[in-house]
Amino acid sequence: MRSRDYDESDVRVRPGKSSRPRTKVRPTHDSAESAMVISVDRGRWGCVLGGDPERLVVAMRARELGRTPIVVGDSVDIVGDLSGRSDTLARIIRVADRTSVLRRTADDTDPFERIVVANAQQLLIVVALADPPPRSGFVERTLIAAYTGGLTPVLALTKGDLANAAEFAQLFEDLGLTVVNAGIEDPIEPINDLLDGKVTALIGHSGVGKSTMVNRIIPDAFRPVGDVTGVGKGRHTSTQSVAFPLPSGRGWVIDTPGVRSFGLAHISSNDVITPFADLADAIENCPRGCTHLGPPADPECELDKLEGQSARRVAAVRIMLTSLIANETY
Ligand SMILES: Nc1nc2c(ncn2[C@@H]2O[C@H](COP(=O)(O)OP(=O)(O)O)[C@@H](O)[C@H]2O)c(=O)[nH]1
Ligand SMILES: [Mg+2]
Ligand SMILES: [Zn+2]
Repeated sequence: MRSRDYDESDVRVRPGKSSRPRTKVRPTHDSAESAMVISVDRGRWGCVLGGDPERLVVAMRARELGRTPIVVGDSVDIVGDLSGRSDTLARIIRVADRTSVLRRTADDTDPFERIVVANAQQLLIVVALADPPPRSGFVERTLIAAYTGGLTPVLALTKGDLANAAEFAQLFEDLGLTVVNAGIEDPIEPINDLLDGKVTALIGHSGVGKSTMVNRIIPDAFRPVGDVTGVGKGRHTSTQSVAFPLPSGRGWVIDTPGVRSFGLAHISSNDVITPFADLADAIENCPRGCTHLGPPADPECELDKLEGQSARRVAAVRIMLTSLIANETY
């Protein structure tokens, strides 16, 4: 879907002045260039023209966009001074339709949803096998956010030198997830291969080794390691996502802020099942109001008629559903 060409007169409405003849030549936006948003800071958006990391401009949001959210990963059109010189400020005049959204609510009772990252193809969920111990509930909830937002989830396991990966990885195998070992003693090449040519969002609890991993992938990123200054107080913790270009120039990694909660108030049980084609077909025939958890809650759930790999997927998806319904935050 492509929005029609923009003109300021389309959106700026000045009550009471509408009858005034428009004689002035208004600026056109023929010179607009497309860019990708790579950072957000207090009403200023860092944008790279044509997705080229070397062509960075800082932009504000054009007044006519009102409070339209503009997030890291967004594809935008910008006008004005595009030289990128310091002290210049361009304007974002249009935000393209998003191909994916990683969104969350502050917690399950807060219906206000925030988009954390736009247009990422994959979500790399970073989990430590020990110190801190893995919490599968967090993984399940981020998986739900990925599947329902149109991102392909990948599980990256760190600290394999401290604990065995097999048991934890098994939990997620039946979903068909790609699982990669990503600790300091693991080779970095398999991760680089996964990232090549893609925009990948990264998420993980504080202390799991996310910054350590980013610094191995992108030495220029200089992510602070072992940074606990903000824990508890919220001070000094980054609250926004930020995108880093891969050294190859083919793709981006978007580091997301440390999440203390990953609310999913905007997600329903059916939303979780729909991404899995075999399961989505089956629930068409479920009784009204079926929560798809199976007996005893749902003795007639159609998911219980599936066999083989589909049945194993049902079990795995039901773990996600249980997490969703438990209304917990992690
Ligand atoms: N043993 C071990 N320690 C790790 C590994 N990866 C990171 N760490 C350590 O874990 C701590 C937290 O790492 P950091 O990258 O800051 O985690 P972040 O909060 O997720 O960004 C640091 O002391 C790292 O040196 C790993 O694979 N094994
Ligand atoms: Mg960090
Ligand atoms: Zn059902």
